[in-house]
Amino acid sequence: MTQGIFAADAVSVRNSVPVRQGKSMRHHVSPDQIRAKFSDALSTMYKQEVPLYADLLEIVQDVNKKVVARDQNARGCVAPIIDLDDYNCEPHGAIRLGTEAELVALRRVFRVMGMVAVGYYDLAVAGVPVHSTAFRPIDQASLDISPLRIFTSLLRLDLIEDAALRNQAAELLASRTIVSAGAMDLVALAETSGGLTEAEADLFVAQVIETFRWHDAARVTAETYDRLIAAHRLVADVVAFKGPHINHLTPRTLDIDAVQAEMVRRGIRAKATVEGPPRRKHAILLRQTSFQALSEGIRFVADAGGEGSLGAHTARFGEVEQRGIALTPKGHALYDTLLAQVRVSGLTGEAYVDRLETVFAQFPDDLDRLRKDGLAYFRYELTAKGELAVAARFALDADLDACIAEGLISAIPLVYEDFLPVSAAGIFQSNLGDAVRSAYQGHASQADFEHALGEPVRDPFELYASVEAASRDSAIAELSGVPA
Ligand code: OOG
Ligand code: NI
Repeated sequence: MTQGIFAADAVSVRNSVPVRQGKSMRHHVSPDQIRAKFSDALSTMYKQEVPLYADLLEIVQDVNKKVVARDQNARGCVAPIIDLDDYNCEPHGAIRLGTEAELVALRRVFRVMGMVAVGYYDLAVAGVPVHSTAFRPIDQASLDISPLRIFTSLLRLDLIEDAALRNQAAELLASRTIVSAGAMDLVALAETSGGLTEAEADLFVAQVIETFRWHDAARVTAETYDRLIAAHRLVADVVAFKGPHINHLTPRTLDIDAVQAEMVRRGIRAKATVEGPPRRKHAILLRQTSFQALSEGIRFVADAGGEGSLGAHTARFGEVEQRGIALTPKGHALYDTLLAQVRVSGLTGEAYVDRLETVFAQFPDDLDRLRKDGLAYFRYELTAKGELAVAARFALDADLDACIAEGLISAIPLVYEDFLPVSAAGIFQSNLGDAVRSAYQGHASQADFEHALGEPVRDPFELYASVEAASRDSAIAELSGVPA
């Protein structure tokens, strides 16, 4: 795996970093700062492009304010809220790419912003012809500065049955360039010199934002567009346009049910149900809802001799998320089993929510149980009592559970920072305005995706497990007076 100097986890200096190059001195801004700038620019652009999204943001911020005013240790809020303005920034968005070359270009672009591919999601099993990853910062300090992550899907052209259409789609994709030459020059500069200066970073953000912009001029005729739509709406969304327009942005909320209710109250066409686990005392994983994609006017390329006609395209929406505790593989397996039991019922609406709550009663909703049963990840810290014990040089038992029971170490749940394939499929489907489709048969794998990406994706479980292990080792070492 190629690990540039600015691999997200390799950068510990967060501000300007002077680097000597030849005779001149370059002052690099950190990848985290570049990502924060980019996140702001993306949000500003999306609010202009999709005004309903600005309304959603207002609803979310209002709900968050109320929850915090009511309860500082807000329900479903895993980590304490230190600064509501910081909390209110948008943590994720999504794009859909057409080719390996596009995926590689974006991988390099994201790396400049301290984002690496984490996780593999196969959506073909849910009838969506893509497989995906999420580009995101991986260490906590970086997530705290700017949590932006981009769920990035790669179209699987091999799943288009009509060979002529498949070839035409491949040609269309091969003939577009989604990242400007200027942006790629800056990527190359960052790769060779180890980062970007402030002025270069501003230029980089301005160039890269163009890749995410909406273009209402399609690259195809109305007739080709209709054929692409018939293959799958997502195929048209990727192939018919100049670039991979950002298709949604997602602020985080402390009470997703309140946001959903407010959307309905305001007459916003919200998704029928919230995806993910039910509402609980201790939120787990990720709950998501969205407003349905808007119909936006587009212009087609003229048919031979004819006029370019007008049409409408449905792809872009607004989403909300509420994040809970990260689960171990064992916890995930239990989540998957229970969710499958609910979904097989085919219920919808309130009946679905009732059933979800009933079935998930089997999932422990007690932090101690979640930890002792190995269902969730935690971070360990010395308590004030633990610090005192260290200062007094007590000889201590190094057993973690004993230390927790004695109030020397506290176990703090880790927030889930990734995505859920079943939820993602539900979000895709409700926004593509498509009937639920059955699974594609065509085989794809993480290995194929990684081949296209040009490097392996990080395993999310390993990331959480290593945070947990490191914090446990250092807490125990501190208490027992042995350096970790
Ligand atoms: C991505 C849908 C998945 C999520 O939050 O699960 C997603 C897309 O529609 O391109 O963003
Ligand atoms: Ni999303």
